[in-house]
Amino acid sequence: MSLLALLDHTLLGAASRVALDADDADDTTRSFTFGELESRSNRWAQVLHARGIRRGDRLAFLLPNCVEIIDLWLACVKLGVIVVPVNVLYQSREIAHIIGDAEPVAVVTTAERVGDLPTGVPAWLVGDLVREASALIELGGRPSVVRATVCDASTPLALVYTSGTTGASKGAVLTHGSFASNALMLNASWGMQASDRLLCTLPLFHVHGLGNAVHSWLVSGCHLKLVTRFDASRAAAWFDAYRPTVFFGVPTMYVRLLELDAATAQRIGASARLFVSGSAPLPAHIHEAFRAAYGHVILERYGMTETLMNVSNPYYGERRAGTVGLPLPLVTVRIVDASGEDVADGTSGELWVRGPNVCAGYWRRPDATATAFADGWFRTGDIGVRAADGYITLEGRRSELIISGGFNIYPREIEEVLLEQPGIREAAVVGVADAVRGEVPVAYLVSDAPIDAERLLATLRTQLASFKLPRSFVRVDALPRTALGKVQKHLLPTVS
Ligand code: MLC
Ligand code: AMP
Repeated sequence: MSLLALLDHTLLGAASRVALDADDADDTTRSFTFGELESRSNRWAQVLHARGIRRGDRLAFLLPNCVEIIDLWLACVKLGVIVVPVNVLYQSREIAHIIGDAEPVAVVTTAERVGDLPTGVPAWLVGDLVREASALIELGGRPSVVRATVCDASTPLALVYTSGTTGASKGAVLTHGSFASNALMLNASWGMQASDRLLCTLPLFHVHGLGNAVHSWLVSGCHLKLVTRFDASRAAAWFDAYRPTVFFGVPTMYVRLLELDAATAQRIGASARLFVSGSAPLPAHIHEAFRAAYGHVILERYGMTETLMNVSNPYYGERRAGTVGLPLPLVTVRIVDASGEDVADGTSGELWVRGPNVCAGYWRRPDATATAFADGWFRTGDIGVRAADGYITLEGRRSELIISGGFNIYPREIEEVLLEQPGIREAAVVGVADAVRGEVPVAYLVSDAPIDAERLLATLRTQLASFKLPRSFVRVDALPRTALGKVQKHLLPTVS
């Protein structure tokens, strides 16, 4: 399987078709045909090659959504380079971990973010790369550096960092085959076609935006509108001006869309054919409210950074609220008990998945990789149940992962930062329900002195992404522990 061969059908085969409207930070919109994206990425490949990047090297980006991420991505597909997306909300401490682990040749970023990078790693300013690429006179066709590289399904294409149980995130090694198979499955299952118009408000540093939106678009040859980030106050204007037929969002985006007035919702619904939700559970009442307001039954699907998409409600069949549907065409799902034996329908167990979409393991973490796989099956850590008619419902997670607005938070990482603060002796972070973001973190602290929440928050803000900041701090005399000393988070007092 060749991802590039798949993309060639649009980049070369539909070269004259308008492919993309990309918003810039200053709110101007630039349009590109597939042919222009093809030649831009060839120039980027030449520029990166001239700067010494070779097959198997890592190249990170720390950028808000912009067309240059597409240029960089396609250039890396052609060169066999491994892309390392970095969350733009991360602070230097979080960035340093990823850069230290992935050891990229450079980080492509903007001048404002250079100060957030660890010393020693070159920062390549996106503006410089754009200028160098523009200066190249394309010789026609693909440059020789591209032709020299043959990538197959097993060639690594991206290290996407995802929180580990240790608190430090691990790089899931996603291959050309992961992205190609994911796009083929989604497009076949969701009826993506060249006439579609896809609005992408998702960040491109996560697989929901990068794997699903970008590749559904490139493989189907449809039209994409890419905005710098989701902004509820601008959503109505985007929908009205662009009239997307397809929208992919996290549940928080649907909660926000439900704040729009009834006439706007009806208008948006009238020109759309499909709304997809994923990355976190979609509450049943949001599913129902959206159907009433927009006239569409949201299609919920389930995926992970390590696997891209696994399970989806059907496009043509019943989209059952509260379930994630049926395994996607190239994915096999088992639901197993603690000893790895299949459970009967109607019985809860851990979801194990297998398919060409699944990552090759964790970057330089053979132990974590060995733990994550069992006989070729990826152990998702998600608990679910299969109904007699095959529909799968997710019921929870084996780990303490908190998902807020579709962003993952590992309590351990916040606890570690809290324990570094003077006077804090013990810390336990848990997720509490939140109507907009799904869950938000709350910190329970055993401290020598009363907690100055504002000061503590200001300190944390310099070290952690904004979505990881505890919503509140609760001072307790002691953390409830088992006889063996393990914190029993379910026994902590509830906060509203
Ligand atoms: C959020 N913020 C951003 C941002 N997204 N800042 C810059 N770029 C972005 N892309 C910041 C805001 O500045 C603000 O920070 C805070 O987050 C909340 O923003 P908000 O405007 O109040 O947004 P809200 O309406 O709450 O919506 C949040 C959101 C965001 C939905 C836009 O949570 C989001 O983009 N989520 C998508 C996450 C995602 O793509 N997950 C996929 C993971 S892959 P401050 O400092 O002012 O508080 C995966 C696999 C799978 O899970 O199955 O898909
Ligand atoms: P990430 O590590 O960011 O890729 O997050 C993956 C996790 O998000 C999965 O393991 C699930 O726990 C969760 N997830 C993704 N999609 C859904 C969904 N539709 N419903 C519930 N949880 C989901």
